Amino acid sequence: MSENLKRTFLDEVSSLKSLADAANLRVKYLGKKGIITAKIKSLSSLSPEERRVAGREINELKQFIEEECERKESLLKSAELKGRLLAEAIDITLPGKAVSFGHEHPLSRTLREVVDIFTRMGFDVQEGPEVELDCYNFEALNIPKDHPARDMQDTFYISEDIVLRTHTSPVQVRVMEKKKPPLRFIAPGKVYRCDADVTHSPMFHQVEGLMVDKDITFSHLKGVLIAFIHQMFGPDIPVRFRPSYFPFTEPSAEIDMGCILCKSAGCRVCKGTGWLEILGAGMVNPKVLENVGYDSEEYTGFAFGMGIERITLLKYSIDDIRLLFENDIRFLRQF
Ligand code: FA5
Repeated sequence: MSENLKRTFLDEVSSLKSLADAANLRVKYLGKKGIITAKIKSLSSLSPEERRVAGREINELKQFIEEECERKESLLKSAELKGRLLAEAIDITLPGKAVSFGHEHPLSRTLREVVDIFTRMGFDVQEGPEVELDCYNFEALNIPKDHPARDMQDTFYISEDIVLRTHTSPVQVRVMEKKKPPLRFIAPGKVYRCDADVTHSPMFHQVEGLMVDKDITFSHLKGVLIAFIHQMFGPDIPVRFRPSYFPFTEPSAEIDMGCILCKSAGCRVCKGTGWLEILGAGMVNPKVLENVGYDSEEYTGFAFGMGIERITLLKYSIDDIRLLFENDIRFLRQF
């Protein structure tokens, strides 16, 4: 009888496929309600003589089953380990994952280049508040109450007397109030206008420039701005000064440079003219100098203001200002 049992057990052991099956088989034979356990319990119904013979037999079988179970389990364990090691193998010859580096935003790069060029020409850098008093943004710059630039459609009003600055020109007034000439500085920063299309954004960046001293003339203004454009866009770019109007400069000019896309031949971007407007400038209006307590007979100065977005669009031939603010990584990776 125990030979039959042994054979059945050996058949079952040899067909085991996993450690879980092995555990089940162990329970089936050696568990509390297992075949061997039941046999041991049934020994008590035998006579002492029979019990001695059957007892030895069943104990030998039990030991055999235990040893076989252990042997099979350790075989299955090493087979499973081997399988896992093969499946989870790491190919150390594969190249590592590349670390991607960020870089400067194109607007920050333009701003840095503009600041670098002017600081090399001896200009220092000043700052002013973005939430500005009406009197600095307009009044002190000779922009009267009924000037169209003060229209609700152009200016974000915080209250009747407080605005989001519409240009960096109020920094001219704030610095002149605190310092006596000679002055030579630029003022970069954010400005705000109620304006949005492919070339206009409600928030954009300007760089203001101001130089005040005795005997400053329009020639100084021309020299500084031509030097700037040549360093920024290349030494062969033609530059022209076109008469214009700003309430805080007199005379005023708008400065154009030859279209860099068509080399002044005329294209869609320059609307066939061969010229692109790049900044506004002029001689500081004597009224502005008097407003800050400077003697306009003794001192003269020039000022200029440029849009950083406009320069960036021109420099990289971008046709929509909104691309600069959308933070689309596919766009930014091109720089
Ligand atoms: C001014 O803001 C004057 N303060 C500039 C100035 C300073 C003139 C000192 C004389 C002396 P204007 O409104 O033209 O000027 O704006 C200057 C530049 O800002 C424009 O040439 C343009 O490049 C840019 N700009 C104006 N509006 C927007 C806008 N909504 N989005 C992006 N750029 C703009």
